[in-house]
Amino acid sequence: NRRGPSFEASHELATGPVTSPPRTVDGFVREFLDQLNFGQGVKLSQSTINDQYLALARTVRSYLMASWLETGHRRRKNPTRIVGYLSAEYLLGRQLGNNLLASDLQGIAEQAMEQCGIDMAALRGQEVEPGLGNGGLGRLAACFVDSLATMDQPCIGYGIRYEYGIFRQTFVEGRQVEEPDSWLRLGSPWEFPHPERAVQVGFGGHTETSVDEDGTEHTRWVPAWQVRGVPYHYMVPGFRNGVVNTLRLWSAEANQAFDLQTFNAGDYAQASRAEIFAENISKVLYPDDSTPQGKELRLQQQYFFVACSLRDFIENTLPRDVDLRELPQRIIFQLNDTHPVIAVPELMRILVDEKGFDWDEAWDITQQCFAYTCHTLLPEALEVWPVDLLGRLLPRHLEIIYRINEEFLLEVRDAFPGDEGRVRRMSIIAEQPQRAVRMAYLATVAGAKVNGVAELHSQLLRDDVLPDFHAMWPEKFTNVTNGITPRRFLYLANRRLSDLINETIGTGWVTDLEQLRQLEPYADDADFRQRFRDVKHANKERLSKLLRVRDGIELSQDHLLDVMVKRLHEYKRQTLKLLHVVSVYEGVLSGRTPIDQVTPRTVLFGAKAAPGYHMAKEIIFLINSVAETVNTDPVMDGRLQVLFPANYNVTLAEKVIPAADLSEQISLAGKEASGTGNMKFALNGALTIGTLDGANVEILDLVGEDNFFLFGMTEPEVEELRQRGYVPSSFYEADPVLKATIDLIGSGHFTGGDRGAVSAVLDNLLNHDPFMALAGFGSYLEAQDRVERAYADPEAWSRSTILNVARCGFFSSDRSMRDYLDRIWLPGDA
Ligand code: B1H
Repeated sequence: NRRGPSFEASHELATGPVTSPPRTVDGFVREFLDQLNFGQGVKLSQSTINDQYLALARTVRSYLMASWLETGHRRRKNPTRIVGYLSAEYLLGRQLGNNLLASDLQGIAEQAMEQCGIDMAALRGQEVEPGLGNGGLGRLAACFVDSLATMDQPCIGYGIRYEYGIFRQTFVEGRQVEEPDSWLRLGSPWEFPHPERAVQVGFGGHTETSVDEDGTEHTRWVPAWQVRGVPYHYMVPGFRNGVVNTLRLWSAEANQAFDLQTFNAGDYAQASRAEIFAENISKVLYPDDSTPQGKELRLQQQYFFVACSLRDFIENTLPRDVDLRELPQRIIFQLNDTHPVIAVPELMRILVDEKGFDWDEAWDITQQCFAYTCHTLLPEALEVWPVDLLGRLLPRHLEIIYRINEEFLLEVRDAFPGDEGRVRRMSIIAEQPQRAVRMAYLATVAGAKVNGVAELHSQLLRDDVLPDFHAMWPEKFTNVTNGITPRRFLYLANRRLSDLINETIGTGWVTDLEQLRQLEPYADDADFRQRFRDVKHANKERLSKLLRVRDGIELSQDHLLDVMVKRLHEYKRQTLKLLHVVSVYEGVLSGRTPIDQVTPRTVLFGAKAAPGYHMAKEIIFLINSVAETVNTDPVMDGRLQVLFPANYNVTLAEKVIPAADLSEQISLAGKEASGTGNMKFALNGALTIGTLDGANVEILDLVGEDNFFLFGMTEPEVEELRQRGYVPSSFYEADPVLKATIDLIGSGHFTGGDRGAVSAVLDNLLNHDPFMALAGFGSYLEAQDRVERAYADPEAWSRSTILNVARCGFFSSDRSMRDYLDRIWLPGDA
């Protein structure tokens, strides 16, 4: 039953366009008070800040509603190929500010709140961001759906409505402690639950095969248990274009909340078992960045949301009369990394088992309906699922994967006769160390296209990770360099800078970021440079106020603000940044550096560590230990401050990035697939100190060597050093500054004399150093010297920062979406 009865009565009210409240201050106030009175059930005089926030959110929502309904209507009338973005993560950030900006209601809303005697800033502060992602990958998905709406491209974002998002980080005695992120606790005004559109998802059980009259085999999956997937819809408004797309996130529920007999017999825990079991599926986001844990629940999550999404699209979104052979003309499912790749056998199962297609035809359709984006190069991050687990949870899918593999390997043998080594290398099923499905291979075989997320990354993907696949299908491989939405990360986060830009070149840049090029000549305008510096200064002041309240931290206004914010990972090399900090301190302590030669600098870290990532947590402890010592040692005269506000998230990023002077992008070359923070900083007028890694390469290319502090080995140099045999301790022995720096840490100076407290990090550095921090130390310090010399000349520095802003228009996620459309989603459609 795909459709309910038509509710659309013939009269005007039911069929005419939905009208928005009047776009006036009075109209806004009226709608707001209605929401407060009739939605929240309180009077203004009795309302709490949370009541007011919820009413304000619902008011903004009601202004967007007409556009949402109209967009849906338009899309149904004019069917084209739509993008089904399949992502296990969406790191959305706060919605209120974004939706006010998109609907152009900020001014009206502010006046309306003032009329009601309400402090709008307090309401903004009330919103808990939906942290439904870990880091760059989830934030990228959020930027992409924003861009598609702004470009009026049909897209449904599919994902999981985790009840708990990424954990809230606190520090207890310098160590990370994780707390659950109960983002739904105070109500969630941006979501629309649709229980009536729930779908069933099966798990476990067995398969049955029967043979019909003409001898064809039919296989049917008989699952052992089922859960219900309930969709929650979120508005994705385009920037002031009347378009609102949909994000559809699935929540798992039990079909039967509890067993009434058992409940009545008094065994409450047992009675609710099924409910708990089902709800666990969408309970919590896995807090792993880059290193997936082979957890059964994680596979359940992955299958759950793609099964819901495919079912939803095929049965509820696609018009009934569309022949499924036309599916590729109606949808392209973009696989955001391997997390949704189980969608491939799921579509095959639907087509073959449920819709009666023969295998070859189903495979032909499937191969046109998927494309795969890879986001990593780290071998440990390439997902594999042991076949015994997969076979237990999804027996039919495992059969289908085996068949896909069989036919694929025939193709390999055809293309490369006699090359059994190649066949073994390319098999979707790994035999060692245990039989397991290589999800990246499955995605590559099934996908019409495979892309990396920056030029260097795509090249390494072709040459190092999937070379055999590239040899077989060179035309499958492409690159789309990541991007960021200029709405959230420039307009919203940096109002002062956007005002200055608007005044100078107009507002076209908001949806056409290359227009920032027009700022280039202003780099030579002393007055403009001064205003640019004033903006930066005001942003630092704003950050300083926030950190005082949020963390009780003092930020010095006149310091160079040196920022490293990203997930904590060894390959990103927070330890290298820390070694630099300690070397500056050690220089003063030992008398090598006169204190008045130290550039006043604040180093700000923000980073969460995966809870199970021991080394990352030790590094957090070390950063906090160094901060405590350095910040309070009078010998530094306050010239070096290390700040580490806990719980870095999108909300904090929006305040930190616009205030930064220096952007730390110092991963070992060949490890960071792209990075997107690097783009956000450059676009907000920070200069980058960075390696030739990920999208840094392209930033450097665009802004020019004079406006970027480049250091370190290239990726081939890294490989060469590894081939030669990398011995970290030899760098320690050879560089007296490095030696003194490490020895100071090793002496227990930062840990109250406790040498053991830092030994895990130091032993690892000296004896393994898998990401070559010690090898990078010398050139990094040399680059930091260049930074300080450049910073000493404010005019030249400002000139560089302006050129960074002017030349980074390429990194708009609008451009990324254009590239996906041209290269992957609608090629030949120009
Ligand atoms: C990126 C991940 C990731 N790459 C597994 N891979 C995860 C892998 O929970 N998991 O299992 C979670 C995340 N995330 C990042 O993607 C890259 O490291 C960045 O360099 C890149 O900019 C970003 C977006 O492409």
